[in-house]
Amino acid sequence: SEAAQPRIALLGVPIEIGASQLGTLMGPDALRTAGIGRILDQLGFAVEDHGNMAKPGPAPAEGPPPANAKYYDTIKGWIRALSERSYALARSGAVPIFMGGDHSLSMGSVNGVARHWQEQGRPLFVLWVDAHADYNTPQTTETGNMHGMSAAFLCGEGGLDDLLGGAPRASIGPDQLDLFGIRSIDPEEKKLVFERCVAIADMRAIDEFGVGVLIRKVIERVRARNGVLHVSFDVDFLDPTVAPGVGTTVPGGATYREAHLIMELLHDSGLVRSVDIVELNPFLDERGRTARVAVELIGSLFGLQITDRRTPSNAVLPGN
Ligand code: HAR
Ligand code: MN
Ligand code: MN
Ligand code: MN
Repeated sequence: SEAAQPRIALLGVPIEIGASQLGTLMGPDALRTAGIGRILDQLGFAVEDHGNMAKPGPAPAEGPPPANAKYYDTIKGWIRALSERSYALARSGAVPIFMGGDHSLSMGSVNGVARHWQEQGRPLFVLWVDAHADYNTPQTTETGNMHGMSAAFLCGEGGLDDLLGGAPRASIGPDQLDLFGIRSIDPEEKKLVFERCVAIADMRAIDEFGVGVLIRKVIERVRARNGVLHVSFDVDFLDPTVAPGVGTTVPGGATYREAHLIMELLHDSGLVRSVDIVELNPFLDERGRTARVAVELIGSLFGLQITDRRTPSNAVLPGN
């Protein structure tokens, strides 16, 4: 009953030094072990696994790196390489899923897809599903960790200006970003987010209105401008009881069902053209739980319905 399914391109981006804790470099392989390829294959997609990007060699020295941006030169190498890969994958007509890796990778993944959609004349909207706003600059950060700066960089904030060198920087406007699930923000970061009038659905709004109402608002805004949507999913959006395998847990996160409903509604919208799944840290996980939840959520984002889910094998069946 459905039109031909698009191709899905998996790309592992094992960056870990944008975060304060090591271990996200194992994220892509944990997602594979948890069955990200299999679930998409079963949903009828043609899945291409492009493997993991190789760690780029040392980037050429181009003057002193900005202060308060840790490992700037190494991350610069990653982002330049990833931005090109992302652009090429989006151009190929596939739906890319960027498997992190810490959230600094979005500076490259989103830049690449934004460049492609700019050429198509479709504005790119970015749904940032995260406990954190990631809207710091080298001027506002308290830690210098670059995974806390990616959304601000993508919205054109200054301070990391030569990160892409001569390559195109396809910034989105702050009015094309939705911060969703936020419950941890630094004081200077908050000022900047408010000055730029970035749309925020924080956890209090989620408690009050529910994710159904709030995600429909996001979808309507994209539709109204004939845009397409990139979903940047930081697994620390989930409550730590659901997703312990992250380095920066914040209490009071989303439940399993809230997260699935978001994904189900996004699938139904038909607007999602690319995805990041970031901050999974298998070193901190409990028996693969977080990786499994992440894969189930990807299933819902790509069309698995609640009524497609099988009876778990541990169910007590009549007569047993
Ligand atoms: N706001 C803090 C900082 O900038 C924490 C950022 C943590 N970021 C992530 N990704 N885990 O969302 O350092
Ligand atoms: Mn994040
Ligand atoms: Mn986060
Ligand atoms: Mn479908």
